[in-house]
Amino acid sequence: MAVRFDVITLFPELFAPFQSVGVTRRAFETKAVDVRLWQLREFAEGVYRRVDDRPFGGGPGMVMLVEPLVRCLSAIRADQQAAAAPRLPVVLFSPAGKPLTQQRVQQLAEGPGAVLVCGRYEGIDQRFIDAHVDEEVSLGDYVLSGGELPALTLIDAVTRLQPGVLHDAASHEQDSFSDGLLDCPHYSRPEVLQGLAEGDDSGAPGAEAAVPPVLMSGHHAHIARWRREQQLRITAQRRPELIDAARARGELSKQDEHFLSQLTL
Ligand code: 4FM
Repeated sequence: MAVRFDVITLFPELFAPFQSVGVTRRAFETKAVDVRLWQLREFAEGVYRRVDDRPFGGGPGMVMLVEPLVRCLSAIRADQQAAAAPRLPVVLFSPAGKPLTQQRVQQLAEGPGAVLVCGRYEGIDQRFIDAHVDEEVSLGDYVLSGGELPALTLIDAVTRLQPGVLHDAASHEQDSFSDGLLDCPHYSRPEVLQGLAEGDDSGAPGAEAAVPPVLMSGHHAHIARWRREQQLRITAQRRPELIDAARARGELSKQDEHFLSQLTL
């Protein structure tokens, strides 16, 4: 069964590019991912269809009202039931959430999906969160103006893992994080790049930039070892905590440890 995302948002138009460009467009066309957008304002009442109000206790900004959110979620539950879909977990995007990881993305990619709540304004009435949100997820330690970009990020990360979405089934096995390490560098044609030295505007020919010779050797075991060592080097330099975590999981071989021990950082 395809992964289903029900997205609660005040700005469904922000999701249009997902359906019109790139690999996510193909996934949408082939129904590998089923994204349903729910305009929260349609579940607000009164002439003004208010979805926000001032915070009790005072202070700046507005709070998203609990009642439109509950009515919207009820409509989603009814729709899921009518489609014989399972009851999907409710995810809220917030800087207070647990950091999103490739591991969680892989779990979500196995289905059945989630209800994604995109907040706006200063916050959501806590009573909605307490009663209905199963999981708060953060994209990082910075503040956005709403949850739509995090929702698009999650949908994108899950979509590219669906069977048949990437051209090459193996191409996400070597992604950064898939084995807990950062990705190795990649090279393609031309084999020798005639360029200018960096920062040099003189027009004089600069150093040639060649492809690492091992990649031209045709020796698959040597290439695999070189790539592994590049992953280890880059990860040790940029994200040393990922090396410690891989070691704790028992995923570093003796050969890996020897390579790391002779690295001068
Ligand atoms: C969240 C705005 C809730 C309004 C936000 C409400 C964020 C992050 C983020 C902004 N989400 N990772 N960082 N959201 O900044 O996930 Cl009500």
